[in-house]
Amino acid sequence: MSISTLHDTIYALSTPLGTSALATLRLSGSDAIGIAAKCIESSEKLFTALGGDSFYTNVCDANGDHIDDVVVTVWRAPRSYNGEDIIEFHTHGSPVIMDMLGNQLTLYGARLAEHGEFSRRAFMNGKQSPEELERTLMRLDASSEESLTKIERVLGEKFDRLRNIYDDIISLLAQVNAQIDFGESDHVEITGFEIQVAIIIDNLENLRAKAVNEQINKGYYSVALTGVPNVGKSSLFNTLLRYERSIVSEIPGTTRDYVEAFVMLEGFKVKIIDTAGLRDASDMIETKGIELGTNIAERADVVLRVTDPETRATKGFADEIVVHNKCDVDGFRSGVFVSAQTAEGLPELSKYIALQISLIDSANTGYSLSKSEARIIDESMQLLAQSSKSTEISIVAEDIRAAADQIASLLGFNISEDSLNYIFSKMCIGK
Ligand SMILES: Nc1nc2c(ncn2[C@@H]2O[C@H](COP(=O)(O)OP(=O)(O)OP(=O)(O)O)[C@@H](O)[C@H]2O)c(=O)[nH]1
Ligand SMILES: [Mg+2]
Repeated sequence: MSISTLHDTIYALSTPLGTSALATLRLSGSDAIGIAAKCIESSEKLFTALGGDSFYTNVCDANGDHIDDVVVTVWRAPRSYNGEDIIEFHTHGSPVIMDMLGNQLTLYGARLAEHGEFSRRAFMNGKQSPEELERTLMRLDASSEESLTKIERVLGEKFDRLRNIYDDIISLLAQVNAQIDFGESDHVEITGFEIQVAIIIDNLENLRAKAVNEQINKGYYSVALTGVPNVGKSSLFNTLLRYERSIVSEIPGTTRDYVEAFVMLEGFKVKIIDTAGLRDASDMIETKGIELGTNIAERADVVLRVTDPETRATKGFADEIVVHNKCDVDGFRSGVFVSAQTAEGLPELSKYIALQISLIDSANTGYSLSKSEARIIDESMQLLAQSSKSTEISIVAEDIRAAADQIASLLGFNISEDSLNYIFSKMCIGK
């Protein structure tokens, strides 16, 4: 994203695309009011509205034909989410209306926002720091009620450490500058200089080491259903979802592709995946489906190996949970038993899955570092290590200042285009 595009007027849907009672589309930029005025009937109200004012009007197309009756909310720069003029269109939640409104806005000079562009502008206009941005990202990504409440602690862990490290580097820099201003030697003569540098490097290393893999923070947990054909994987999948999503039949090999659906399970956002029954298939398509399902199951956070009365002896791999289905048929009552048909044992199964997820979730207490953040930390460590090897005080000062600048960029004082692009590309279009 180039700097020049920052002056475009942009729009994006703020609510999920689909059919719903209401939807909100946001238009943001220096020409937001002018463009919106061309699309609505009561355009004069736009020009007199104060920040936060809303009014009822109609959106029309270029021929003056009615698209939808809407409520428009006006936010005026600089007192808006991102510091720009923002117009919110609260419409009826129809993808067709959204499409037509989007076309109108494009016609009059706006363009669809890129990922995270609203927040990027908030950042550029001094409305949000990297910490606030990350807080927004984490809220959007939260995979459980628990992870939502952990956000402040996790952010504090990262940014408090960074602030402390920054303070230490600045204190070191102040000592070096004092020697340059008042000292007599060109060589470093600061008490405990090397130890101070070593402590900062140590803290940076620690910050790096405690970061968790970003994959863990993907926003949900995946649960895969696996097992031989006909044990009732698809039936269990449908029962967990509480609607009929996957085809069920008494013919072995019914599921050929994998089927995914999201569900909230005991407070966790979970993606459940139904897979093709495992067998030596002669059919090429079924073989491919089994291969896909196996790969998915290998990457899932929790794997449920389903059995039925004929396959009760199935053990499953070490990290799999064996779920004995069709307990209504043989009265099996040991370990984790369910009946997808009568829903017996379903609450217990849900709790059991949630327990496994909470173990993963509680291990995921840390913050994550983006690649560019990790690179910046590495560079700061190198600069500091270099500074403690130099003897010339002016070179030492330069290295320490450069390291301070690097850490400052992580705190939002002077951030590079690269890291911005990385942060914002991770956000959804409407944010
Ligand atoms: N009695 C009883 N029948 C069940 C239960 N769960 C599934 N079935 C039946 O078992 C048969 C197979 O069910 P599916 O859900 O299609 O099995 P699957 O494991 O997905 O099979 P594939 O897709 O072929 O791998 C169907 O006739 C279901 O009605 C259960 O809990 N009790
Ligand atoms: Mg199936």
